[in-house]
Amino acid sequence: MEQMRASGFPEGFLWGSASAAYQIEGGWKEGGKGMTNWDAFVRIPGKTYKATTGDVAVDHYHRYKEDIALMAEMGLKTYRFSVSWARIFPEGTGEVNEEGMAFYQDIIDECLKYSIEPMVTIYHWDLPQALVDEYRGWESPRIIDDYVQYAKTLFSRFDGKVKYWITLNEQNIFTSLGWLTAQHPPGKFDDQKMFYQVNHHAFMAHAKAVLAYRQMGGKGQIGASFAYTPSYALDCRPINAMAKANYDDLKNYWWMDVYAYGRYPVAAMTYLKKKGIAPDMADGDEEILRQAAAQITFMGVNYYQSCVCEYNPMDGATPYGTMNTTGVKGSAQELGMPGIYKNPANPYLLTTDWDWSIDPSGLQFCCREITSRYALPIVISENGLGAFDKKTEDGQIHDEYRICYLKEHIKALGEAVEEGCQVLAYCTWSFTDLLSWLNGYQKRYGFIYVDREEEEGGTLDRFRKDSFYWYKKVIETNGKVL
Ligand code: BGP
Repeated sequence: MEQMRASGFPEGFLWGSASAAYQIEGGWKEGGKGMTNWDAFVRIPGKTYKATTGDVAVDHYHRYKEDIALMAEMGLKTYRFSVSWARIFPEGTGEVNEEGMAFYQDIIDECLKYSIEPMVTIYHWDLPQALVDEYRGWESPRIIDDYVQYAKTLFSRFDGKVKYWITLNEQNIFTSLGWLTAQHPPGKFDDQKMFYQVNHHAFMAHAKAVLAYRQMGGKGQIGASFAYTPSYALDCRPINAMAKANYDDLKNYWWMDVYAYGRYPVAAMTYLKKKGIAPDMADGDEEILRQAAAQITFMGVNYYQSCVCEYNPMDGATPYGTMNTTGVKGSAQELGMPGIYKNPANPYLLTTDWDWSIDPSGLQFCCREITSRYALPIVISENGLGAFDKKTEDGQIHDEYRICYLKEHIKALGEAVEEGCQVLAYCTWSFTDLLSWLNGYQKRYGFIYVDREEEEGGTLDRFRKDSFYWYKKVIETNGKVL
């Protein structure tokens, strides 16, 4: 049922939706694109749900005009998408592949034609395989200059047209899954020393790109998108309050403090040094991180769920439990760091079929924390519900559960705005259905249903879900009708 309410959302608020190149484009061997780490990884047996790949994905590579026309019909104010590095530099460096560049220039022009603000993610996890072969990608500091060169190419080619830049998507996730749990490329397991080293390289790449953008005269908005899972202590036992403090230092502030202040949290760094797994830094790195921190203009937040923190004994939960990638409720295991914290289920919250807790207040909590701790504006760069959707015989999709999820999250975001948080944009994940990295195509997020299953062969036709019409109205009324 429609609800009319006062909305604190400011004029010009950017109602948006987000995607990532590997998850939507397909065309994996087209237009001169080079191979990526994900093109290789999905071919390793057992790595993705039912061996799904992004080879075809939802064919946005050929249907972007149709997709952007649908965004325009909905009234979207911003579209967040990522550029595939290997379309621009098939080998990671060298000559620009003009065909790849033209593809993104067309996307940007198409957005601007409809007054949709393009928001560009420079890196959303697909790395040119050539750089992995040459020096093991993020494991080498050589990636820093190559990333900066790639970013500078985008800054200069999209100059004047793109005003919102996201340097890295969820550095915390691609590094954790890549070097701790082996679920993302390069598939390393429990390599803690390298995990922190890779993160330091990623921070330096981000920081140098931010500084380069400003040196080139860039006046737009720039920041990184962080997968923020805010935490609540299980109860008021001091040992659980400390578990929360430790969790925040190691799992949240470790990234956000570097983006916003240019320094690592002290207690976490001290702990890593004692364990001998702190990253090696070059002279001058800390100064560069600090300078870049002064130049970012927002904190990007991808928010899906909150967590609970409880003290974890030495023989307790590890970070390596099974993840639910099938949509069979209850198949995820409790995670934690022995001797520090664990994340038990929150008995007060419902969960999705993939065992992600549903907590609209958590979004408000994120905004409040960022506002108090960093005094930065916020871009909600992802938020959404992965669910099983059913298309009826007459091509309708009644996804009232998605409407309900988004409605409650937008209400909570509105509260944060009314409390004084400066929120610039809200991007749902996602506009069309797309590939979920580890969960295949059955975990759907879009406003637009795409006719395909895990195996190739669907028509790839697009259908508007009920949530499409609902979000259209939210945008039209600037969040007053939810
Ligand atoms: C974020 C990623 C997105 C997207 C989303 C949903 O971590 O930035 O790329 O995939 O999560 O996650 P999933 O596909 O695992 O359900």
